Amino acid sequence: MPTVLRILDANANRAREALRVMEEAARFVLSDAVLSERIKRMRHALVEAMSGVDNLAAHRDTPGDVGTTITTAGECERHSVGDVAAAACKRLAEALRVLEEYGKLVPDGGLPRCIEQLRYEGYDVEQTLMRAMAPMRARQWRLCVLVTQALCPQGDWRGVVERAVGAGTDCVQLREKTLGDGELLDRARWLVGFCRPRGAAVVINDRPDIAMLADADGVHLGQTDLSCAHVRKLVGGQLTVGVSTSCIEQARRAIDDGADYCGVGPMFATTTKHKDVIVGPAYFCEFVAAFAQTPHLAIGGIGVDNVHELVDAGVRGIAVSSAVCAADDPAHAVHALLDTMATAVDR
Ligand code: TZP
Ligand code: MG
Repeated sequence: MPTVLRILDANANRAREALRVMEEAARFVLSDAVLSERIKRMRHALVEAMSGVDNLAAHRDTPGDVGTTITTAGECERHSVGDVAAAACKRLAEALRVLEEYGKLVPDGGLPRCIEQLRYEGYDVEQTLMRAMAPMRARQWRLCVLVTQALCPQGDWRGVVERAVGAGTDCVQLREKTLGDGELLDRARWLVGFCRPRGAAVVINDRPDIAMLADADGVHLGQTDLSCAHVRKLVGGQLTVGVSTSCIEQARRAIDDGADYCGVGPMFATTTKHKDVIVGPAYFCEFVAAFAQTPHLAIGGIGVDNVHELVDAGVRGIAVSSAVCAADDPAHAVHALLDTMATAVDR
């Protein structure tokens, strides 16, 4: 029994701490009184539930805990307050599951039922918190390269990715409309294996299923793909979700539906994708005035010759396809785009 009590004590602390981290996010980051009170009540309910187990803290043995010195790289990696809150939600769910399972070994038997209720409430709070914090979770990428084999010289898409990422691309989007699913998944997995250790994110165009199976960072949706609200139902908070938008109404819907970032365009005429209307930098200005907190990627016909116009309009991230994929030297193209963006910002 002492071993079980030790597990219960450790996980009661873990769950309480996770709730505290979530509460601070609701209170100080979101200024959401209703949500912070709800989390506070959960914290108190947890303490109450654990008070039924006799003398729990007496079984604590931190110096004798072999786990205190084991850390993983993932534990140290947080990019934003949203990431911190997301990790706390996951920790809460795990700790509550442990309390529920090991709680079954404690005589009296009331504990698992109480904890189960808290665990369900935790899932709901996680969803509310993650929706509200979506804009704070996504990274503002600087350069996303959309990779399509047909645009790459000799079809060498791997070579393009290697050079583009080596030159500082921080996001690669796999955009293939005609590949079979097996091949698409293989490519997505190759990209994740190559890009992640080099600090570049991988986003899959159109396909949340492939993104999940490949453990990619995100999925990108067009206006005729599954809606962002539906994709959120499928993937929860596990993927960054981006949506292409060409007007403020589309952007508002995407953000209300839980999009983490918006594609904003087309900025200029492009041969990569047929577009009837070029919304141009004017739409970007509207977008940023309305949604300054939401990460963006300006897209459509962007190259070294016109990127300065976008930076002047306040663009912080761009997505390009042919400018890099079809370049004789993709690394040079990436350097030129990033340098122009940096120089334009300094002006
Ligand atoms: N959405 C709007 S324009 C576009 C997409 C996917 C294509 C961008 O390609 P390029 O070659 O950078 O203009
Ligand atoms: Mg699409």
